[in-house]
Amino acid sequence: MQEEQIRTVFDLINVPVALSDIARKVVHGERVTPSEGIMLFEQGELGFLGKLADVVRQRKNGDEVFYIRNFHIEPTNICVNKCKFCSYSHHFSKTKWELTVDEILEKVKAEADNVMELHITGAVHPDRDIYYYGELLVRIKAERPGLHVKAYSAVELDYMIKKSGMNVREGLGYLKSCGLDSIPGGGAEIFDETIRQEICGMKSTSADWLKIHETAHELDIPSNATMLYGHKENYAQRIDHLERLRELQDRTMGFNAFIPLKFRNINNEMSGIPEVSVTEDMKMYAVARIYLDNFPHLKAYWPAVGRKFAQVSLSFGVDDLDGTINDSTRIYSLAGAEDQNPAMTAMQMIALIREAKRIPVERDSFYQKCV
Ligand code: V47
Ligand code: SF4
Repeated sequence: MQEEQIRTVFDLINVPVALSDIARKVVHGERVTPSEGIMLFEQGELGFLGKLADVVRQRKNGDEVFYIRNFHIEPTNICVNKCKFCSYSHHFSKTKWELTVDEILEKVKAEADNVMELHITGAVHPDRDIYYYGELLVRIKAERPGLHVKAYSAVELDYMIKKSGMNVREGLGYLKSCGLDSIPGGGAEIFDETIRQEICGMKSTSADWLKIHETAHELDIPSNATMLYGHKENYAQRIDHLERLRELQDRTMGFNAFIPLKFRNINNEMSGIPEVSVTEDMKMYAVARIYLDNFPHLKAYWPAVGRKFAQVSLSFGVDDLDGTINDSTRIYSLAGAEDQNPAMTAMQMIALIREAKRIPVERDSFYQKCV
């Protein structure tokens, strides 16, 4: 069977020896080294990378593609930071908002009963503290006890926890006691310290991001991880990012999904940088799937890449299309994404997955199938 898989990968094209050695390793379930990861980016032809990523996807998730009924709430876009790629914060966006707890509660009440997950993330507001965010969780849980709340990126957490004088473990423990169920993957951007300094120097450091996720995992709070790619970083810096995530996951196994986030260039300080091609996007998905052998899921966040390319990504290692969203996020519509009102019904998600000849599976936040 394994030799058959190897032949399927090789039959496609004339693969250089170095790459066929990597392919053999991947098919046999062996780990790819950082230099091999860079080689995949530099020399791997798209069809070859897709086939190899498919081997890993098949092994982990078969033909199943997951989606969830979810919605987002973005409490504010007023931010202490000034990330150069950001089109969303009040520094660049023409709009400005800061929702009260009551206003957020109204949004929660307005959502349909069958929604499983609420994703809360936003800017780093100078005046909001951990008790505001704790109370928000308590009141959401009182209103909808069964709703899974995936909330606050590590950057928001870093700011509110430092402001409170608690340490990371105390801060996360407090929020968990208020109802925090898991943590989204935002704020990771690119871990390489030089590029991070250039594009978002005011933000929490890579070490802070990793420490918050590690501590969360120790407290049984699962999380996701992201990477912002397609701006100033090179392939070695992408692999360095994946390597730091893989190493942490080896120790904690607390990450559910990795989500590559393509840099979108409308209306921000980095608008002069052209967006990368779709070929580059699909290479990114494929190499991530191959490299992150200990991550159960690879997610394409369709409001960021567009639903058509999200569908194509299913042939490059992706097994998770996030969710229905219900037109509740502005991060990508403000940065130039095709979907200005991101919302898909479950029926539309199912149709999109079936058209790609995959099996749609509605999941909960822990990737358990909903029946
Ligand atoms: O950290 C901001 C990114 C992230 C731009 O965990 C941009 O399930 C591209 O993390 N171009 C926040 N990206 C969103 C996020 C997320 C999204 C969906 C699902 C999950 C999850 C997490 O958005 C930020 C930043 O990396 N971002 N501006 C931009 N112009
Ligand atoms: Fe603030 Fe987040 Fe935008 Fe950075 S990316 S400026 S932290 S809202």
